[in-house]
Amino acid sequence: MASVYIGLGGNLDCPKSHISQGLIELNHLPNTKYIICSSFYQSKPMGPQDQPDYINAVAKIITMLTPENLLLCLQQIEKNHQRIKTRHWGERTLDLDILLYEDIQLKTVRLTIPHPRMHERGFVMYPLEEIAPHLIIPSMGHIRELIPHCIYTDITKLDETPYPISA
Ligand code: PH2
Ligand code: MG
Ligand code: MG
Repeated sequence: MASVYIGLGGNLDCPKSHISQGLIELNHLPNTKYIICSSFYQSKPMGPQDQPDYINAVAKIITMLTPENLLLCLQQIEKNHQRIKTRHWGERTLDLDILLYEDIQLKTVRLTIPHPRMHERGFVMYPLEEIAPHLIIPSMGHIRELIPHCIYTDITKLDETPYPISA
């Protein structure tokens, strides 16, 4: 089984419920088990400013899916949430990004792991640190040392946590 960290985000149509539902769908993927999710975090949009604030979280799963097959599954979950492509860095109901897959480094036309811009995004790094405070990110370094260099840091940790999934 591979440990994988997934970034979840959204800013349309009650994003907290899209993220919570997304976690349930992750847990239902073949040969995959949901382990833990961070709190919700609210942040100003990166990109066009005339869109609602985002809600983000990071989840850990374990899976036997390959990175490519996991990507296809995540894209199907996004489709289930009526995600419509609007504009670059534009509004969306649910975005699911593979951040890390074990300690592999991979670059294909469709997929780069680790996610190449994760280290600059406070809305990824703060929730990731919450659930993996000792993480070392391949080619980037220790999470604690990366966080002070984040750019998108206008972010608030919310009191609510995503709906817990029972085994
Ligand atoms: N995702 C985007 C574009 N902008 N801004 C925040 N704060 N959080 C996101 O997840 C986000 C974004 C496209 O994936
Ligand atoms: Mg994204
Ligand atoms: Mg994405």
